[in-house]
Amino acid sequence: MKDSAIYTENKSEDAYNQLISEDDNELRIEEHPHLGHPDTRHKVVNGPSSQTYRLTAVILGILCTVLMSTIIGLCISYKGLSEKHIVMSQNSSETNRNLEQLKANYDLLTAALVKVQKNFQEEVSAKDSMQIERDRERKRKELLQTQTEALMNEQKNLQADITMKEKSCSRCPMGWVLLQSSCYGFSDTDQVLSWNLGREECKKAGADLAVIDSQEKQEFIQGILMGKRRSSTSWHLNGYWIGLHDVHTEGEWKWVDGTDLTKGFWFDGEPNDNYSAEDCAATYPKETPLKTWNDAPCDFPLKWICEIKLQEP
Ligand code: 2F8
Ligand code: CA
Repeated sequence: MKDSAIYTENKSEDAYNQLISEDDNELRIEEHPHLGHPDTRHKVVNGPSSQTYRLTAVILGILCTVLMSTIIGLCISYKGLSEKHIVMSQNSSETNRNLEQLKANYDLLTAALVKVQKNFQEEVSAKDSMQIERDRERKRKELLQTQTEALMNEQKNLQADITMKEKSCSRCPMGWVLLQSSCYGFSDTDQVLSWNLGREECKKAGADLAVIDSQEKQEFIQGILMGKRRSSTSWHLNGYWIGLHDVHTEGEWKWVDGTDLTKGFWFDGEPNDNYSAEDCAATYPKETPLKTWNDAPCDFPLKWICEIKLQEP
């Protein structure tokens, strides 16, 4: 009742109150006429607005609390993150150190690998050199073996020659060699003649060109020729006429004693009657003792072999 009377007394104050309480959420100030000084006549009235303030204050308090909690939480999180960051930084430093170490190790290993590769290459080169040297030695050994065999053959031939000469001393002319019942004479090393002139020379010595009609004779004569061989001259200049020809009929080879050829000791591909001009046979010093004959032009200058057939005692 009292409050409402005051309200009606002064409408202008209403308006004033209206001004300062434009909504329900603001303070409402009322003037009390009996309360002394006009400045002290205003009093704060608790109404619905006060509650709102309190609510607001509570909410603000809560908000402040939430805000504080959030800030504290954020601080804690930040601290945690900072620690994590520090740990991660430390880890990163550790990782960097490890990486540096790994790089250093990698460089060391690369250097070691390069060294190993270099050593390997050197080993391979050394092995190759040894291989080359070994091949060279092998070839040298083979050459020495070949030379030794050749020397042994020569020695054998010389020995055979000496034996023949000793045996034939009493039955053959000087310098001739005996085989079975024949003496064989070889022309001087430097003298060469046609087939006919060579035969003439044999006849002058009571002989004829040699008839080589057995493997034994062939091998015997071949052994002697190998002892006389001159390797520097071309093979076809180093031949010896023998008593065989096909002068009368091409391809019909006859010995000077009138017998037909039954077994020849021709080179491969011979006789070939080269240029249709080769009708006389010669034998040559060759490594293949059963393939030493060739047909050549009868007027070609060659050495010759004579034969004296001894009378059987
Ligand atoms: O190639 C075989 C051939 O060699 C020489 O002629 C290039 C011989 N000639 C002489 O001995 C004169 C051929 O008789 C022989 O067939
Ligand atoms: Ca020929």
